[in-house]
This record gives sequence, C-alpha cells and structure tokens, in this order.
Amino acid sequence: MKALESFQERSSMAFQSAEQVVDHFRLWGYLQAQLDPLGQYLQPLAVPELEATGDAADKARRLYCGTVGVEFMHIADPARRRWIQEQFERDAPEQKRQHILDLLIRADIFEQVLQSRYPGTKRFSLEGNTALIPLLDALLDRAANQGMLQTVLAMSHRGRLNVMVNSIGRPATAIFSKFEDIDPRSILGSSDVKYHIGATGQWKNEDGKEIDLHLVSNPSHLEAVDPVAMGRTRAKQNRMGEKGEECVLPILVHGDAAFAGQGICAEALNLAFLKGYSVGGSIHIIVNNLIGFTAGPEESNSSRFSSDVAKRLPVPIFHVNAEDPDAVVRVAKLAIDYRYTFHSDVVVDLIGYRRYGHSEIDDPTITQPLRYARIKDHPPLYKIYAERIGVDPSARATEIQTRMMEEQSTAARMKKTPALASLPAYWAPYNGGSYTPTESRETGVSSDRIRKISELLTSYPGDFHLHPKMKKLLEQRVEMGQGKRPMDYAMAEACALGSLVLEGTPVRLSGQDSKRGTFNHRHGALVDVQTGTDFIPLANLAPNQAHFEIYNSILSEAAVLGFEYGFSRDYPEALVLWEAQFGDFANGAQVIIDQFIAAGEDKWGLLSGLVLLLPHGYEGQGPEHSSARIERYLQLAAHDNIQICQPSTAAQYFHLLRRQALQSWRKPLIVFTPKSMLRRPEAASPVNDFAARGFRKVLPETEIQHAKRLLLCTGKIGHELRAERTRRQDMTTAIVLLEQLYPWPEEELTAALDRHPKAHEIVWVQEEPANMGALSFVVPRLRRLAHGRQVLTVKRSSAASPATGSPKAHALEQKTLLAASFGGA
Ligand SMILES: Cc1ncc(C[n+]2csc(CCOP(=O)(O)OP(=O)(O)O)c2C)c(N)n1
Repeated sequence: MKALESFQERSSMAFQSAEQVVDHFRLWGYLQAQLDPLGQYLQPLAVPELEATGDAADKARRLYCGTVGVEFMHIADPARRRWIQEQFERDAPEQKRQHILDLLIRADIFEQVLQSRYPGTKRFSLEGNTALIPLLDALLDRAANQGMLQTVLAMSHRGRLNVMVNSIGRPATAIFSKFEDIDPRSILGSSDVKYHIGATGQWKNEDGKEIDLHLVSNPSHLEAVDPVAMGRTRAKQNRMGEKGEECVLPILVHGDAAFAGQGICAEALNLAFLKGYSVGGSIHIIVNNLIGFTAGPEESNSSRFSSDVAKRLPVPIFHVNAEDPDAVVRVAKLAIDYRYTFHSDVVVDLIGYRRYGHSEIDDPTITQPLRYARIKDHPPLYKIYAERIGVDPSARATEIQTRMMEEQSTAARMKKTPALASLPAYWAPYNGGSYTPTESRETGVSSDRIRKISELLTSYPGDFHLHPKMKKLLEQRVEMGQGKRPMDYAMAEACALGSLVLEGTPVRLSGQDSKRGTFNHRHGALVDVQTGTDFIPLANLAPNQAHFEIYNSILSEAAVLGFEYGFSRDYPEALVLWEAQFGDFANGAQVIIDQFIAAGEDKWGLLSGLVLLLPHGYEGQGPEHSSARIERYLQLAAHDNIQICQPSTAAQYFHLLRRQALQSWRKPLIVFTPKSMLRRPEAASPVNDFAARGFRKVLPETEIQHAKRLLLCTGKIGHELRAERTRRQDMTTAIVLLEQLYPWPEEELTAALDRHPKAHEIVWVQEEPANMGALSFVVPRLRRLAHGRQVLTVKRSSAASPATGSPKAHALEQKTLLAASFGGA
C-alpha cells in the first residue's frame, strides 16, 4: 500500500507543469540551498517536491538552491510574493568585487592585528563571518540612494569592534586605546566594557551621499537592545516628520542562538506593523555562526533555522552563505529595496562560522573538536574571495596591516581614551548627574487655566456619539475643572498632560489598555458608539499644541518598555510614559529596568526622562496584583540615577508629572500609582492645590499639634492611617507621608519630624511584608534623622510572596496592621 502511494506521488509529480515545478522550488528551495560554508550543519534536506528533473527544475534549482535560500511563500500578500519572485528570478547583477575584497581584507586584518597585539583578551572576533562588513556597506549604500540619512544600528558583542571601525568609521586607534585601558582612575566603578559602548560616525558612498550612523549602547543581555533601537528610531523618525520612515533606518544585528532563544525578539518583532510602534521596517541580520557559546544549533533551536521566530511576521527571510560575498551583497540590496517598497521588516540570515572560541580565551576544540578541526585549516574569507575573482590580495593586506600596526602603536602612547560617541544637539539643554535644588521648577497652574483646560479636555465633535457612561463622566470632569467637585487622579493626569502639550511639551503614553486605563479611569480615547472610531481629546486641545500620542501596547513588558526607553533617549523634550497593567508585571521587563533605566547613565553617560507608572497597593487582589516591588527600585537607586515617588493625592501626581517635563534634569521617574485610591475622595484634590508651587516630597502633619507618636509611611496606607486615627479620635499621633523616596528628601523629612519634638516614637508603617517595601531603605536613614528617638516598624511578616490570595485574610491583616500602628495589638 505504502509503495503504491509513493509511486502515485512520484508519477503525479512527473506530470507537473513547469510553473508547478518552479513553485515547489519557490516554496521549498531554501531547504536545499548551499548555506553552511563548512558543510557540516544545514545539509540540504531531502524534499520530495524538489525531486523533479528537466529544464524548468534545473533552472529553479539554480535560482533557489544556490548560496541563497529565500523563505517568502508564507507571506499572504501576493504582490509581495511576486516582487520577491521577480527580483530573485532575474540574473544576478555584477558586483563591485574589488571594493568587496577591500572590505573583507580590512575586516580580517583588523581582527588579526588585535589577535597578535592583545592575545588572550576578549574581542569577540568576526572572523568566519567577515562578510558582515560588505553586507552592511551594501545596505547603507543602497539605503542612501533611497533617501536614508540616519541609521540606528543595534548589535551585541560579536564583531562589534570590527563594525565600529569598518562600518561606523571610528578610528582604529580609539578601539586599540580601549585595549590599552589607559585611564582606569577616571572611570572607577562606572563605565562599561569596550564591546558594549555606543559609537557614532558618518558613512559616505561613492556618490557622496552621507549617512549618520549610530551604534546603540548595549548590555550583555542579548537582544535586549532590539526594542530600544526601534524606539530610538521611531523618535528620530518623529522628529523628522512625514519623511521620517524614509530617512531613518534601523538595522538590528542578532546572534543565531540569541535570536532563537531570547523571548524579547519575538516581542520586538510583534511591534513591526503596529501604528504606535512601526518604524517602516527594520533590517534584521543574523550573524549566524551556527554556534552559541558552546552549544550547537541542535541544542539552541527547535527548528532548522534560528530565524524561524521571524516567520511569525509576513516578511521575507534570506539565508545566505557568508562565503559567497557577491550573493551577500545582492541580498543586501534586495533587503533594502523590499523595505523601501513595502515598509516592512526583512531578515538576512548570514551563515558562516566562528574561527575561535566564544571569546578568544575560550578553547572550542574541547566541545566542538570536529568542527574546529575543519576551521583550523580553513582560509580567511578574503583569501577565498580573492582567489575566486583572480586577484592577489597580499600587497593590499600588507598595506592595511602596516597601517593598523601604526595605529596600534599610536594608541599605546595615548594618555586619554577618545570618545566613541557624541550626543545629538537636542540633548544640549538637559543634564544628569546629582540633583541640585536649582533643578526645582514651579509647576502650579492657576484655577482659571485648569478650568479652561478641563473644558478643552471634555469637548468632542458635535456629531460624535458618546457612550452614556462617558457622557456622565465628562460632565463630572467639567465640574472638577470648575472647582465644584474635587479632582480625581485621572482628571489630574489629564490636566497635567493637557497643560504640558498646550505649553509645547510633546507627550507619549503607552501600556497595556492604557487608552481606557486598567481601572476604567483614564478614558484617554473616547469611542463613538455608532462608528467605533476614536477621538483623543488630549490630541485635539488646540491647533498649535504639541503632539500627543496614546497607545494600547501589545501584551509585552520587556519589548514595550525597551521601546519607550529608546524613544525617550531620542526625544528628551517629550514626556514619555510607560504604564504597567499592574506594577507587579514590570518584572517582565527587569532587564530593561536594570540594564538601561537604572544603569544607563552610570555605564554609558546616557540620560532618559522616561516615566514608569506602576499601579501599587495592597487591596486583597492577590500575590500578583498588589506590589510593584518598591524594594527593587530602591535597591537600584544610587548617585541620583532615578527618581522614585508615590504621590498620595491627585494634585501631587499632577505636580510630579509636570515637574518631570519641566525640569532640565533628565532622570527616569518611577511612580507608584494608585488603584483603589483612584476613586477615594481623600485622595482627590481641590482645584486650588493645582495652583500650588510644586510637588512636595514630604507631606507633613498639619492637624495634630502635640504628637506623642509619629507614623511615617508612603502611599495608600497613609489615607487608611488617617481614617483609623479619626475612628479612634486619636489626637496624639502625627502621620507624615513620604511622597518621594529617592532621591531621599532628607531636608524636607527633617523639617517634618522637627515639627513634633515630643513624638518619642517614630514608626515606619508599610503594607508590604518586612522583606519588601521601603523598610530596609528607609529605616537606617530614618535612624540617622531621629536623633535618639526610637524608630519602630509596622509591617506584614516576612514572606516569599508579596500578598495573600484571600480577600478576607487581607482584610484581617490590614486591620492588624492599622491597630499595631496605633500601638494596639
Ligand atoms: C540574556 C543572556 N543570556 C546569556 C548570556 C551569555 N552569553 C553571551 S554570548 C552567548 C552565546 C551567544 O550565541 P549567539 O547568539 O549565537 O551569538 P555568537 O556569540 O555566537 O555570535 C551567551 C549564552 C548573555 N550575554 N545574555
């Protein structure tokens, strides 16, 4: 029976039309392409559909099973498939071979000089994949002719130094000087390793077209930089207006194991075609050496190609054998043309090998003895290519080597390491470093102005069909603006953002369900109940207002936060906010928080004014809907690198947001935002409070004069303590709220404590367990300010999980906490 089926299969294939035969190759040809230069992995697969013989099959085999394999038949749009087909089925164009050879020589010799001068030092050689240099060159050349003016380039360790010199155009002396490690005292405790720092440069093609190149600073955490580069690109594009997508191109360079393994790649790819995040197409290059550290492809990836994760998108994937530089350059041009024709991502999988171990101090013959036995005798690519094109490369190789050696000697004599990157001019008005009181800004807005802004915020087109519930809400918001009812958080936020855009500060806000708001509170976009269309009041306040954008993000934390951080890096004059659905989920983006937001200034001298809105508070909603992990941000805080605040009223939130936009001190701002408090009358503010001078880092006790006990806390618990005090008719307990935890407001807190000299007990109260919350950060600092007064703490018992899953248990715990705060059991 089996034999019969396979006979039928084969005989039916024999009667295929020529077009059907070619179609099979279009669909499956990449599986038989000659892609692995060492011919060890990626052996051509047996594919029954490709067994056909005859002229059509031979020709199709030549086109689709050579040193380039293309995957494109998963793209639904027939126009795109046809485009690829037409381009691919043309004769291969002539390439500028002498130029390609020159780039290959430079790439290989650069590595060889490093190897000879700094043996045993990590450099993450590109050898085995030096075709990356002509690939980048061809991408830039082609894109320059399409109108590209700037490239944002992201890549990890592999070949990064080579790219800095041979693509970005940094002098080799600058790189050599990093190996010399000339001036360690100037950077004690800060800075970063040489293969992570950013670089800027210019690139010029033969027609004199110039491109600004920016290689993004990058942490060790592989692929984390991808969304950051995309966000940076989007910001640069926005700055340029309509032609932005044409003028700024992102090139994201990946490792094969990392691309397959790191989830952030899948997240970032998912941003490609979305309105709030699209950059008109990224060029992805996988520098595929078929190994990840010591792991082979069969251990790193469940499928044949590490690029398969990109097949989730309707984008072409070109696999190309890195030892055919002509084909590599051809693919580069196709990739650019496709990107510019369809505003789409493109993937180029550059398949080579890795000449040394993971780093040069690693011996790969221990784990991959067979592969490295082949590599040992395999000549460098420039020699293979020179022979293929019939040129003797030795004179040029010697010339480049001599020049590199001279540059190395110059570097060895240098006293100061040259900077590799420079900041764009739009960063000039902003500063980082330590906080100084001169940074403080008045953020108040008069009641008249608030009323006017509120009217604008609650207006919508006459023919708009509003949801009845929204109609009521807007009526209430009008009354808030008129001072007839207190302003709640949501309206305070809208007024802050509205006042800013009217004053000329662009605002961008994104997060999961942020348009409506997780807690059904923001309503940043009104929806017409008859047409389903959006109307965004904040984007329609006045004709000359600054840009306002609000987006529901994809259900990702890492990629979206990375993107927004990147955006903030290239739009310092904008207020950029990212909101977590619940603060707990921000740990899905921990890499972005740790490696970029907290440490970016220390490692790379790079600033960001990004705002993180993290809903926080213990309300009986369970272990993962309670804590935004205040303790983690406090642990990351040093040298005034970030600001950590928990505003307890609507007006405080209003001033905090305005402060962030108006101060020239650009530091990430972590805001613990409310959930239940969004609707608590105690947390709402009278309109007069919006006219106050600014954000208050500490809210002192004003009602109790002769306190015997002082409770210090932050956030929602402050309101609960006040309510409990009223219930108990307690007249001797002062309650002070810490609204800013970092930078630590020592002066303001000292003043608040000094108001109550008879309060012999100072009690830190928090909802979180003892091992969480701000306790271990606050208490030692508080002891310093207490001048001998007793410092006590009230908190939940230490726990492995932040909160109970039982609402009733929560209520009991909360009751005990409040009682303990007032000295009861
Ligand atoms: C998130 C993360 N996990 C682990 C590592 C450690 N690490 C550094 S390089 C590397 C292998 C990377 O392999 P691949 O992506 O194929 O790039 P290659 O080094 O081969 O160019 C690993 C596991 C890391 N840097 N980042």
